[in-house]
Amino acid sequence: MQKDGVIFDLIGKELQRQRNGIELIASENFTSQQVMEAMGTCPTNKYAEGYPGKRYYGGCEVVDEIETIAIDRLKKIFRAQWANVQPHSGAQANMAVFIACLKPGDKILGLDLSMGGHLTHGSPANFSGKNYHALFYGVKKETGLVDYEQLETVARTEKPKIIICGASAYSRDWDYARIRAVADEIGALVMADIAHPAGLIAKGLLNDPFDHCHIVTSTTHKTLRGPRGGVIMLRHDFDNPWGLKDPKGNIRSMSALLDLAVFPGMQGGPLMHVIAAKAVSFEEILSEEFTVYQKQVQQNAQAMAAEFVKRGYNLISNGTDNHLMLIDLRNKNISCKKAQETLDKAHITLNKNAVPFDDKSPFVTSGIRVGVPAITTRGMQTGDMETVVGFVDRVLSATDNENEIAAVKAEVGSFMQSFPLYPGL
Ligand code: DSN
Repeated sequence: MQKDGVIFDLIGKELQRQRNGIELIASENFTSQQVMEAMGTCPTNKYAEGYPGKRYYGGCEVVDEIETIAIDRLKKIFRAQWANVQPHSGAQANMAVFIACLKPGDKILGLDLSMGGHLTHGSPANFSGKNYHALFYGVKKETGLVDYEQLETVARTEKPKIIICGASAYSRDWDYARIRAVADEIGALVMADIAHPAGLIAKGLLNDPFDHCHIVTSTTHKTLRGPRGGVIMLRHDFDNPWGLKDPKGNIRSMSALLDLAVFPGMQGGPLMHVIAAKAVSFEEILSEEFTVYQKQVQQNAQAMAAEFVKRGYNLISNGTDNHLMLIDLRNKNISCKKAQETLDKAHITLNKNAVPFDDKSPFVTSGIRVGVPAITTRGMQTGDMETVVGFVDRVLSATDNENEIAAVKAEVGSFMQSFPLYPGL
């Protein structure tokens, strides 16, 4: 078969785009080369419905070993008693939790998408809002911090079956103990979706959700720097609280219900090449090098936030505890859609993002979300944050000045030469 020149040329162009630009999308990162190599391997050919030792097809003895190693490594990272590494994404992980714990129409309580939450936490546009009765809490207008009083009031009044904590655009740590306390009052489960800050949590740099949340889900590709995918974990397995039954009518433990929800409840064959890559990334996460990386992520985020504040930018909650920040651009009088598009022209990538109490549509928005996991993987240190913010500021101060945008693009290109990406490719 002839090599597909069209697609491989485009893959080459994408590599150049990634190499030349400053990547500030908070949910993106650069995997190691061995993680990418594992993804492009022959387990992609294998069907393996089921779980290690209990598959529906023959020939699974090798992929059984791969999946078992992935599970064991993930459990070690988070001191978890049980883990499922098969969800194709974070959305699938969350869907599996709802399938395991809820009936259609049951109430769920999550952070409103417009306040930094995630689509799968009850948005009306998503399965979570269509199949379940979604209720929301927000953040406080004055502080930008989660409004725990509102969460508690809604929880006590509405008695949701699950309270979800976690966000896509929230820069502060969570009070998991407080959420668990109200959940215990009303007999709800707490699910933490740690897709964004998982790497920082893995290294003890943020509060530990496992101490208080019954179920924890995550993606593997954000701060965890693995392949794209999802996982579900339990620090302690437990008897399901509502006598939920498996399809055969047996009452099962939560781990058994979650396994059944992933397969056959929601997915068919697992992506064994991705599970192999997850296993490789989990071993990397266990290393001391990854601890150093996560500490640098947190320090870079704080240095970047301080630099934005110094230049007159309004940060929601005035700063960050984790890897990202949300910036309200209304005082800069710039359309955020235009901000994103103009920064793109200068090879600086980030996303426009709604800010709490936004008066603009989600297609325009009043804010931008900025994250440092990817540039930290490139090797940037706190001293580099001034340079990066300087580039962003120059573009945002001259969105109609093509000469200035071209000048920044050239400077970004030469700056990024100091931070090689995949030199072996
Ligand atoms: N798309 C992810 C993010 O950017 O946060 C969430 O799914």
